[in-house]
Amino acid sequence: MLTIYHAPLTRSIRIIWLCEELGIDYKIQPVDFSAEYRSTPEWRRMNPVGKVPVMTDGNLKLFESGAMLQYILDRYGNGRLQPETGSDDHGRFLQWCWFSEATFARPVGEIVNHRRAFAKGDRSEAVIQEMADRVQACCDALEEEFHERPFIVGGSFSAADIMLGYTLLLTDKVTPATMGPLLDEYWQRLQSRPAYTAATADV
Ligand SMILES: N[C@@H](CCC(=O)N[C@@H](CS)C(=O)NCC(=O)O)C(=O)O
Repeated sequence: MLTIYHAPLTRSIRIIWLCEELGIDYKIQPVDFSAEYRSTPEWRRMNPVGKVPVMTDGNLKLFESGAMLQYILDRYGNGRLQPETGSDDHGRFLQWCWFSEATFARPVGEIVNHRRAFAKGDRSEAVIQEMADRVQACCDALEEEFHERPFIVGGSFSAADIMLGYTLLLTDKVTPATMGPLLDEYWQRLQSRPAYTAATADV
């Protein structure tokens, strides 16, 4: 049984959402998201940099959400929610999964981290603005993608939409980025999925 170490509004949502879409059993283990707990030796043994999420499956322990998602697809997905490996669409699928975390979620997360690490008077608005500009550039780039297709890869929903959907959720909560009309419609489309609702019940 998969165990997902989860805290509200964190990237564990991606893994719960994926399991819900695939109808895979999982167990949720709530994690105390306080900085104090995340820096304890107990949690550092689970995640060496003190972040959330973590997922276990038997003896396997993973601490990167994109790796968890790909592992579940490859091990339990039976070809669902990702294009055939080695196809052009699989290349696009990988690109959008990585974009969602490495390029898009990074500046959103840095805004969160900056606000968490510094008291109001000590924050650098210039740093926050620079990150917000990067977030906006991602939203603008995404707007261009939805002229001819309803999901980020091809005509149907895939796990790349889960990677991206979480980053849009975080963006919505954290920064005043402007989503264009097509990106906004896409975002509404993702939020109307029952699996999304189940995965975000505690947000
Ligand atoms: N690339 C990692 C990022 C993990 C991450 O940044 N998690 C956030 C919560 S969603 C966190 O633990 N932040 C606390 C911190 O960075 O101090 C992943 O996708 O799992």
